Amino acid sequence: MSGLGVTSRSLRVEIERQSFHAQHEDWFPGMAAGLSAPRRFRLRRPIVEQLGESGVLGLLKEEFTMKIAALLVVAGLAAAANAGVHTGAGFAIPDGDAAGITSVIAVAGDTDFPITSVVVSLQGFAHTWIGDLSGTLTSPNGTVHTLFGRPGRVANVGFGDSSNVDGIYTFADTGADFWAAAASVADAAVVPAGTYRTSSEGSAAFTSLDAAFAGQNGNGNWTLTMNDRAFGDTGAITGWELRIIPAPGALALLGLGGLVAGRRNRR
Ligand SMILES: [Ca+2]
Repeated sequence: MSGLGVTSRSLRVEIERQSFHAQHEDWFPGMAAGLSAPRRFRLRRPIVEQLGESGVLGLLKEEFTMKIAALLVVAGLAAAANAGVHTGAGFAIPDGDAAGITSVIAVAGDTDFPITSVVVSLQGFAHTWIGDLSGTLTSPNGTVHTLFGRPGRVANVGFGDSSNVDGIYTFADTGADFWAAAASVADAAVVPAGTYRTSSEGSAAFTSLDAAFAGQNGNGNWTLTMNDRAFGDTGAITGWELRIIPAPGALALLGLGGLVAGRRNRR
């Protein structure tokens, strides 16, 4: 419990930097991804009054991810631990059906800010021919971004990559090449679960998940759509997770600009 303390004016947590975003370097000077250190956040009263403690914690958790979640659970704040991470239902993917299937996450409350980054995780994602499948994310304002589009089907010709998927596959701008990962394993072997960049149908070229939704407001219905456009091989997901990360301007309202002063490194 020593790592977390919350009052109306400050919040002290031990944070672990999950990934390196150059635009956030001033928040974590000299702190590489994977390192952890205690930090004190000065909360500005209007934000606390508007969002409540759980909302503030949710906002911070969206930026600092798993280490914060662990601390919140340790502190017995299980409800707050779930704030800001949005989960959607799974589904079986209809075989050979271009219309596909959708799952909607209704986001409200603690994400009323401009977006700077979006991360999507497909949980329990299993299928025996990844080249059959496309997946898209649609934001509340109607922007559609392809997460992956029939990997291995170059220029939209052929059956695509014959690899399987089985596990948690996360799509983010900091990930690896999904098409290359699929190509690197044998026919019917499993593409390693992990974090991958997004790409459109017909090409392995990376696209930007963050750029697609940057500046939009997170509130509203987010839709995951998946379709399987070749008969024979089938699959499903057991659920999905949407992580929306606010623009630096939103976190600046929490006083993060001054968080470095007065910190103590107890390690
Ligand atoms: Ca199929």
